[in-house]
Amino acid sequence: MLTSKSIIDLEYKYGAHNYHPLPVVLEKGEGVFLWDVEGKKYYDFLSAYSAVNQGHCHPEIISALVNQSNKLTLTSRAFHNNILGQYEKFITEFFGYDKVLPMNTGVEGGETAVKLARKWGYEVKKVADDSAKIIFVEGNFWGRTLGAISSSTDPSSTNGFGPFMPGYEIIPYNDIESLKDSLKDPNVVAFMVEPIQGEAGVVVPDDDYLKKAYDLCKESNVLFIADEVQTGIGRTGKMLCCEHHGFKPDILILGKALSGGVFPVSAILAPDEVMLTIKPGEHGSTFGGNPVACEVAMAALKVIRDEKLAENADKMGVIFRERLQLYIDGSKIVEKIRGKGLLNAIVINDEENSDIAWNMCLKMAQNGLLAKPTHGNIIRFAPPLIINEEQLSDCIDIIISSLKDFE
Ligand code: IF1
Repeated sequence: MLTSKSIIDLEYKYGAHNYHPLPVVLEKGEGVFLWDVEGKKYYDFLSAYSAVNQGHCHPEIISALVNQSNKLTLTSRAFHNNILGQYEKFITEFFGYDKVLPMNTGVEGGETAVKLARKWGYEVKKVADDSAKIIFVEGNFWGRTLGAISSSTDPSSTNGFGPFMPGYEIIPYNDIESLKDSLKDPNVVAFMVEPIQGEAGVVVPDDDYLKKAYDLCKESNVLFIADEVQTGIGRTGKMLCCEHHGFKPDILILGKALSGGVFPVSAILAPDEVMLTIKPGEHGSTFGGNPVACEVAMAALKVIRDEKLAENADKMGVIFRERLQLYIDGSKIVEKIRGKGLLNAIVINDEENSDIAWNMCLKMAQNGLLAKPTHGNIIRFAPPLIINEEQLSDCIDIIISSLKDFE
């Protein structure tokens, strides 16, 4: 039997070194639980970066995957398939948009949104050719392609990968005045933003920021693009994080939990005025809209809706932050907790030692809970949205007892 160590050695020898995972080798997942190859059981408090909102291997999503996989997996879009139209109707009615463009990964969702915004800018807003500008915010993360990292302010995403995409402007996050100023440029066609910045460390903007930003965009005839790849699908206590702020983005990008972590599925939703600017043959992908992805995504969305997982995330999130806050009030090393629903993070006071967050995650792993730091001193906590109060309480005990070892 292969041990964790022998498997890690294989990866080191034969795989690219583009990650630095915790030294845990997982073999089985079910609901909120994961098991490593030695049979040790863990609570999953990362949910594959919010792709497993429905819990690992949800039976209804798995059966959708298996049933369709035994019939037809891929036709390409050279032909129609019998599932795509049903899916497109389902998801556009589910979120209230005219049309959907199906892709596979979250970053393809962002790339598609950028292309749509530019096309809309040239064909509808009548911006001069090749002069369209898109505004992004500092600290954003929407993937690893050159189009995505061109908007990044994180050196670990950009160093050594230039030159970068033109037509991008980057302004501070959560700063309405800087957005107002950048919108004076008539060539701006879109503003793309995460409602809560995930990778930056669960950075929650002021309550009125997003709605003010949306209103400013509408006043300037600029598309508001919401990257809800991580915040969407119930994660923040609403089906979409933008729902907390009372507006519907012009372009909505979904991914990750759109498939319950079972298959790469992303979706870009938009009104006809935007979506129909892309004509046949101008965009797509081999696997985009394949029948397996469509069946899996419909099952995954039905699970969130029917099991009321957004509501559970809201309720469990309040309990989680209240309990952790009581600990933080007496802690010397944990500065704060922040988040919404079940997307939360603690900020460690790492003046002495930036390894502390990493070592805390190693300690939590020893104690049966998996989480991972982001940006050195921040630990993200994002369990599957199916977690119940008893399991959550058990996890809070594990987290607090692990943190106490570092006080
Ligand atoms: C990795 C981070 C999270 C995303 C948002 C688009 C995408 C992501 C808001 C692109 C992807 C993933 C990428 C994954 C780890 C994870 C991550 F730490 F990298 F930044 F969640 F915070 N928009 N985030 O968070 O989606 O193309 O990956 O399907 O690169 O290791 P993707």
